Amino acid sequence: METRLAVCNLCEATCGLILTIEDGRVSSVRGNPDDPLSRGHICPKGVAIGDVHADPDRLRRPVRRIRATDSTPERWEEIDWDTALDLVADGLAGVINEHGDDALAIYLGNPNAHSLGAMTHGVGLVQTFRTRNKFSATSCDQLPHQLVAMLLYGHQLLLPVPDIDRTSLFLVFGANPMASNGSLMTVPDFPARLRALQARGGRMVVVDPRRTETARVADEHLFVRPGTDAWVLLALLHTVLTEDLAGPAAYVDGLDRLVESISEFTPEAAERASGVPADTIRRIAHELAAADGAAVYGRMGVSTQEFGLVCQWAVQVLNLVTGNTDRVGGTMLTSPAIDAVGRRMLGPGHYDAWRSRVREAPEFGGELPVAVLREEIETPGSGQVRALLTLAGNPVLSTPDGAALDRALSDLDFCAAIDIYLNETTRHADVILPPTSHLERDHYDLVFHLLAVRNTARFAPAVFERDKDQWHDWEIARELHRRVVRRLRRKPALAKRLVDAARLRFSPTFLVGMLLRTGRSGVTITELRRRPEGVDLGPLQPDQLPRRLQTAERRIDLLPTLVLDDLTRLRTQTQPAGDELLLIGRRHQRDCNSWMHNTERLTKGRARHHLLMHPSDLDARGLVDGATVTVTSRVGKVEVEVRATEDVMPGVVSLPHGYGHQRDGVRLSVAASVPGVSINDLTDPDRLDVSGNAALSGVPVRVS
Ligand SMILES: Nc1nc2c(c(=O)[nH]1)N[C@H]1C(S)=C(S)[C@@H](COP(=O)(O)OP(=O)(O)OC[C@H]3O[C@@H](n4cnc5c(=O)[nH]c(N)nc54)[C@H](O)[C@@H]3O)O[C@H]1N2
Ligand SMILES: Nc1nc2c(c(=O)[nH]1)N[C@H]1C(S)=C(S)[C@@H](COP(=O)(O)OP(=O)(O)OC[C@H]3O[C@@H](n4cnc5c(=O)[nH]c(N)nc54)[C@H](O)[C@@H]3O)O[C@H]1N2
Ligand code: SF4
Ligand SMILES: [Mo]
Repeated sequence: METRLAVCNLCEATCGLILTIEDGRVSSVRGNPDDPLSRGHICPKGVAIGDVHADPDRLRRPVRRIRATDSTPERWEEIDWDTALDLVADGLAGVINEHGDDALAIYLGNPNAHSLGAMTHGVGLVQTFRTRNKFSATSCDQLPHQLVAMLLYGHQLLLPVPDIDRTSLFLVFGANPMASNGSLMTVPDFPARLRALQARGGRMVVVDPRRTETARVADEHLFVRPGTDAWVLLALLHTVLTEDLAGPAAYVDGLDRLVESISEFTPEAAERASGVPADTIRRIAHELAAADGAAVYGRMGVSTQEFGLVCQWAVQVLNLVTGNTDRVGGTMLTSPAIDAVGRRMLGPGHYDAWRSRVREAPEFGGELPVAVLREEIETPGSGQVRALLTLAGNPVLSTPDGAALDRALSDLDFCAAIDIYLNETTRHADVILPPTSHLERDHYDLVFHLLAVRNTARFAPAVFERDKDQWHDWEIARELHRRVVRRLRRKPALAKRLVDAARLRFSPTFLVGMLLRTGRSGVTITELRRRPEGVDLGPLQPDQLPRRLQTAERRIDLLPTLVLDDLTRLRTQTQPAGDELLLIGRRHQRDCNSWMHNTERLTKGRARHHLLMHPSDLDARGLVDGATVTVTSRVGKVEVEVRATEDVMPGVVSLPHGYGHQRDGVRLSVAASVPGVSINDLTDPDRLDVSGNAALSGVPVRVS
């Protein structure tokens, strides 16, 4: 028996773990109390991290799909790495050579952000391809945040983080950190931090169409009609600006234009649109301006909706004009030991540099909205997508109208995946290349230290030796790069090839050491190896602006044209018609997007896939609790059991995402026995925010 430290990579909280290892298996998992950020926190998913490693369904060798014939069904066959990598390189380069760069589409899923090797090498591989058809989970998630950060602060990831440990008013729109453990706010141990906030006399106010786990522990919860938060946020801003409560910093421009532009967005107008009482909005505006440090925070619920950009912009502007940005107890920039943003290892972002071929949707940061992927596969013509490479993603379950994407994927000439499971998407692959599991590789978090509520640094060496004949994700990316480039008829320019090869040459761990050494924190990899629980670099620091702005002349323009134009669209927003209900999503503490349904530890107990519906809406349709109902949207239809609850507001229904593992009766893994349907068989790829983000929330549906 031995004890090893690890880091959980299953959500953004990045908890430090203590693993007990017996006979080469994880026999127990605890939170590490010595971790300066997570301080012993752990959730049920963290406890299940060993299950993923031990799961017999997890792929450990490359597999090839043998297509069905008249006499034999489709099957999968293990193949060796050399053959597998050649097949993938042949497939990808073949399509590019024959049909051009854009014929290859690439999709990057969420776990890439949680893997060091994917960040250092996977991204490099993707950049090798000149296709315009690059996609990721970003456009089903935080794209409005990134666009707003670029417009206001000059870099897509220059995002101030709520100073939850010192704030006295935490105003939350569309986030459920009690279940999600925080997002774009790395906040392990949210429950204890909230208790501390309340114990020092602070308050949390939650605005959400559902009385969530977070709303239940809030000091105040306000129901809001889905998709109408922009009205509430603008009315807060309206009150602050017209009642002389504003106190923005000297580096902020455009306050007068802002006042003019939002004159119609009064608290009364907001009440009509959203259902949130006007006097409540006024009161909260006063509280925000008066608080000794207040932080407005908006996440998925106000990002994945039709006015995601306006909402995320208004969240930032509220913090700015009330003087809460860059202040203790407000929102502040982190000071990570490896500052990928300050050092421009990640580009600042660009918007609408080109558009998608069919719908002419704008790119952001080199990616198109994933909502257009299906039409790019199905619409003939020059530039049509004929091959797909997915890296750690499952767009069939995670992107709008997944059922239609599912059908489109079977028409591709070639498909490959880098993934550890056969899932609803990777089952379309000709070859799947599975990297080592998280516990078999070194980890330093390049992403989530950038977004954490406290500055820390931590390096976690691999817990297990990998099996012989297993490859790390970064080795797969490096070798695939080499083999594809060799086969391309039109090769990248020599200079680019040399830069790419140099960048892919070193191991991620070597790169981390180098980045630490050349950074300003004074932390070295040697020190991190000596202190595997992590090093505390202290609380977030105020007074970093305007120095760290990356805008021209280090000033903030409060009213970017893109936002101003979208206010016009907001003014024409309509209410749902007749018997329509608005569908929203939900996350459960024991779910992890579309995967981890293989571990019984997380799926046992009461089923949680139901459609939640208000009793008055059930009554109005003559339906009863527990019945199987049909939910219909513009694009699709599902049948699912309904559960009556007053936790959703009347007119709203809720389904979790990441369910619906039974496809055409194909058994992919144990997860197929988990009941439930995919909410994304109902979400509509035509509903987009201006940023290009999918409006997964507030989808009009009928229930019968
Ligand atoms: N309706 C609706 N849709 C949503 C959401 C919602 O709230 N509502 N949420 C959206 C959000 S926020 C996100 S982030 C997306 C997620 O969307 P995706 O990223 O497309 O889906 P995931 O379910 O995260 O799938 C991750 C895949 O990565 C694989 N994987 C896990 N670990 C590794 C690894 O270390 N390496 C590799 N190569 N593969 C690995 C898993 O097997 C799984 O197949 O879904 C979005 N879709
Ligand atoms: N347990 C668990 N944790 C996770 C994940 C997981 O799948 N499971 N996924 C991880 C990922 S990839 C992400 S991005 C984060 C997301 O982290 P969060 O954003 O905190 O999580 P969600 O549960 O999606 O919260 C969205 C909230 O918005 C509400 N909402 C929906 N529509 C509206 C609306 O129109 N207005 C308002 N105001 N609210 C609305 C929903 O009811 C919900 O409570 O969670 C991460 N953590
Ligand atoms: S909160 Fe997130 S990081 Fe922490 S143990 Fe749970 S899944 Fe892992
Ligand atoms: Mo996400």
